[in-house]
Amino acid sequence: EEAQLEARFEARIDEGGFIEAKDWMPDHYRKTLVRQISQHAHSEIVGMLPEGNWVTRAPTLKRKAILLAKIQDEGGHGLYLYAAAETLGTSRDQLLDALHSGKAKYSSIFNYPTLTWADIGVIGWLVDGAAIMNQVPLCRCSYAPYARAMIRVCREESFHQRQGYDSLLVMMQGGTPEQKAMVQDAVNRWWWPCLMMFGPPDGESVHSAQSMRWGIKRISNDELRQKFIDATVQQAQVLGVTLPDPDLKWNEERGHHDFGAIDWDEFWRVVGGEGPCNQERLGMRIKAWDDGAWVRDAALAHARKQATKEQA
Ligand code: FAQ
Repeated sequence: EEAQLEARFEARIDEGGFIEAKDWMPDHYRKTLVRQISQHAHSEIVGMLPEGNWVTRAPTLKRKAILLAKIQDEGGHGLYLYAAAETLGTSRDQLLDALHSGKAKYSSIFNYPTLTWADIGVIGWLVDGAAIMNQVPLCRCSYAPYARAMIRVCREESFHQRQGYDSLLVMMQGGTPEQKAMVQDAVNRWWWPCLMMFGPPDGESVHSAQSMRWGIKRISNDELRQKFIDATVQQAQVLGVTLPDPDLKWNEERGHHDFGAIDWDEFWRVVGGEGPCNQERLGMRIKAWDDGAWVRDAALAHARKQATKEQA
C-alpha cells in the first residue's frame, strides 16, 4: 500500500506535476518543506525590523508612505507563508516557538544593521532583487500551496525592488556629494551579504540534491547567485555606483561575470547567531510576541463568548 502511494508520488514529481496538501507525501518531503517555508516566513517578519527602524526618519512623506506599505507587504508575505506551512500539519504556534527559541533559521541578511537612509534603498534594490531571483523559480515548486503563495509574493517584491532602485536613483542623480557617498557606502556594506542570501556553494549545500530531485528547488544556489550578479552589474552602471569587488569582470568564454571569493566563514558565523544584529532582531521578535499576548487572549475570550452565545 505505502509502496504504491510512494510510486504514485514519485511519478507525479517526475512528470513535473504538483502535490496538494491532502495528497500522500513522504515524511522527508513534508519535513523539508516545513523547514524551508517556515524559514522563509520567519525571514519576512524578521526582515520588517531593519526597515522599521527608518519609518520615523524617512526623508519625505512620500518615502514614509512607500516604506510603510512595503513593510506591511512583508507582514502579509509572512502570513501567506505561515499559512502554507500550516497546510503541512505544523501549527503556527510551533513554528513561532522554533523561531523564538533560536531553533529555526531566518535569512542571514537581516542580521546586518541599517545605518543610513541609503540602506533602505539598497535593501529594496539588492536584497529584494536577490529575493526575486531566488523566489521566481519557487512559483514552480512542486508543493502547490507554496507555489501559489510565491506568485503573489513575487509581484509585490518587484514593486519593492523598483521603489528601492528609484530612491537610490534620486540620490545619485540629483543628490549632494554627501548623498552620493552615502549610497556608495551602503552598496559597499550590503553587496557581499546579499551574495550570501543564496546559501552555501552547491558542493556544501546539504539539502540541494534532494530538493532539486523533488522539484522544491528548481535552480541551484550557485546558478541563482551568478544570475543575480550578471543582472546587477548593468543596474549598478546605470545608477553610477561601483560594486565592491575588484575581481568582478565579464568572462566572454563563460558568458557570465567572474567574481571574487565570498567570505563563507562570515556567512556561517551569521547563520550561527553571531552576526552584528542577531541578538537585537530575535530580542525584538520575542518582545513583540510577548507584548501582543493580551490581544491574543482578548480575541480568544471573545471567540469563546460568541460560541457560548450561539449554543444558548
Ligand atoms: N541564511 O542546504 P542549503 C525575504 C541554511 S528573502 C540563513 O543550501 P536550502 C524578502 C539552510 O537553511 C529571504 N540560513 O539549504 C524580504 C540550511 O540550514 P538548515 C528569504 C541559510 O534550504 C526582502 C543550511 O544553511 N528567502 O525575506 C541561508 O536547500 C527585504 C544549508 O543550506 C527564502 O527563504 C541564508 N542565507 O537552500 C523581506 C527563500 N542559506 O535548514 C524583507 C526560500 C542557507 O539545515 C525585506 N528558501 N542557509 O538548518 C530557499 O530558497 C532556500 O532555503 C535557500 C537555502 C536557498 C535559502
